[in-house]
Amino acid sequence: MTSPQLAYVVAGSEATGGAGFQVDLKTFQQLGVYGVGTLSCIVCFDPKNNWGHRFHPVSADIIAEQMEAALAAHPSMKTVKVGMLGTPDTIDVVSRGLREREWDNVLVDPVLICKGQEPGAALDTDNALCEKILPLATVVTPNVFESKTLSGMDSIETVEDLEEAARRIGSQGVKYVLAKGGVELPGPNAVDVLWDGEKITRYEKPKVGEQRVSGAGCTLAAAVAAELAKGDSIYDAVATAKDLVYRGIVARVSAETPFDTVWQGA
Ligand code: PXL
Repeated sequence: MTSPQLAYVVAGSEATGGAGFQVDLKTFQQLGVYGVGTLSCIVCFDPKNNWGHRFHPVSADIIAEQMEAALAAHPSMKTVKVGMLGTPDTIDVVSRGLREREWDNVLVDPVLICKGQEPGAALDTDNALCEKILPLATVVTPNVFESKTLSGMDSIETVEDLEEAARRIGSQGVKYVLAKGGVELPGPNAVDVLWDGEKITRYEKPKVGEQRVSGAGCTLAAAVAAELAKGDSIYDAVATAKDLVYRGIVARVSAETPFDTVWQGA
C-alpha cells in the first residue's frame, strides 16, 4: 500500500452539508486524497426564516490552534484550499498560519460577500481577503460576481468578458485564474475559463437546467486542489474537476433549501 497524498482545507461549515467544509472533505475523499481541515466559521441556514444565513466565526485563537495541529502533524502537506473565512480577524489569523509553510499549491476560492454580515462588515471582509489571502494564491477560482469584483469590470455578460476578467485578475499576480461562468452566462453550456498568464483554456459541459446547484463551486475548487496534490497539471486537474462537478450535478441531491446540492459520490 502506498500512502495517499494529503490536501488541506481551511473553510467554513455549512450545516446542511451542501457547501463549504463538508463538501471539501467529501470531494477530497472521492478523489483518493487524505483530507485535513481547519474550520474558520460556521453557517447555519435558518429553516424558519427562508433559509437565511446565520453566521458564526470561529475565534482566532481556535483557528490558530487548529492550524498548528494540522501543520505539525503533516510536514509533507503542500496543497491547501482556502474557502470561506468570514471576517477580517479570521482572515488575518489564516493568512499568518499559511505563511508558516512553503506551499506547492494554494488554491483560493474567493468567497466574496459573506451573507449574514452587515454590508459594511462584508466589505471589510472582502478587502481583507484581497489584501492578505489573494497574494498567497497560486490558483484563484472566482464565479461571475467575484470575477467582476476582482477585475474591476463593470459587467460580465459573455464568455469573452469572463476571459478578459480572468486576464485582469491574473495581471494582479495570481498564476492561474479559473473563472467560472456556470449557469450565469447565456448559452447551452456551463463554461469555465483558465488563464495561465499566456493563454486561455475553455472547459465546457452542457448546462443541467438553468438553476444554480449548491456546492458546485466548492466541489470544483476542492477537486482541483485534490488533483494538484496528486501531482496533476493544472489543465488536467481542471478537466477532472469539471467532470466530477458535472456528474455530481446530474446526480444532485434534492433538499428543502432553495438549491439542490451536488453529489460528490456520483
Ligand atoms: O458556496 C459558498 C459557501 C462556502 N462556504 C460556506 C458557505 C457557502 C454558501 O452558503 O455557507 C461555509
